Amino acid sequence: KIIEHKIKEVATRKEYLPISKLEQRPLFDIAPLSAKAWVTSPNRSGIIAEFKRKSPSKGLINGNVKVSDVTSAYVEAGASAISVLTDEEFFGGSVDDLLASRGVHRAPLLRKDFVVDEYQLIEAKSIGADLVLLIAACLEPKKLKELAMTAKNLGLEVLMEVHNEDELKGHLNEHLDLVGVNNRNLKTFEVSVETSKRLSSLIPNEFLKISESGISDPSTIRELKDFGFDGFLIGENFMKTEDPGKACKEFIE
Ligand code: IGP
Repeated sequence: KIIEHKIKEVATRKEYLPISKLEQRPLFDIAPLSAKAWVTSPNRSGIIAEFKRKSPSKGLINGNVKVSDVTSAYVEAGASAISVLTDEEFFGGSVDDLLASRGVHRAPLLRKDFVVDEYQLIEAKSIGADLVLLIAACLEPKKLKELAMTAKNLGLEVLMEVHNEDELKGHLNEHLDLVGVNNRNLKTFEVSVETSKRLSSLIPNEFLKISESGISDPSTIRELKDFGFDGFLIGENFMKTEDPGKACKEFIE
């Protein structure tokens, strides 16, 4: 359902703002930052901190905070990268949110959206994103690989998200940089970090391992590190508080 909506949305965007216009934006040519380097840096936490106003599973999470305040505080707190939802319909985000975030910090920035078309990759580059998410559950292996290749050619890094063994085995390819295990079951919305633990040994060592969703305790991070995880994507645990930046800081300390 999200994908159907996304395909229509992209068609409209393309008409309104053609690729040739995106390529003229000044941010299109800026040198990208490496999330791989930042996630593994001994000076950073490995946490990819997310700005998410609402979600299909939780409804409204936080409608009172400014994206620039929150993401600059995340970076200040020691986050290794920032994730900004750019989907409007289901997550209440926007391309402008990512642009606003890009304006206030210099940490790698993930465009979090449902990528179905290369247009969205060029758009991501044109608004200053450094890496993009490709969701195995939403894309045929061949399509995912093509999109990953296009992203790499644009200078973007690629995070592929999987939920289970089959998605992982079917979609792995040499154009990925990071592989994320989403602990949230897309059908039931249940979260369990056991999913990350189960899949960890199946992710080849050439990719960074990221555990996504449902992380709310620093002790979980320590456990996941023992399973070989390098990065940890955290949204709601920070966003549900009045001051997400402060929550991130206290989590890291
Ligand atoms: C963050 P959480 O449980 O900490 O808020 O999860 C992130 O993993 C989650 O927002 C997410 C997501 C996605 C959102 C993971 N994959 C794909 C939208 C699309």
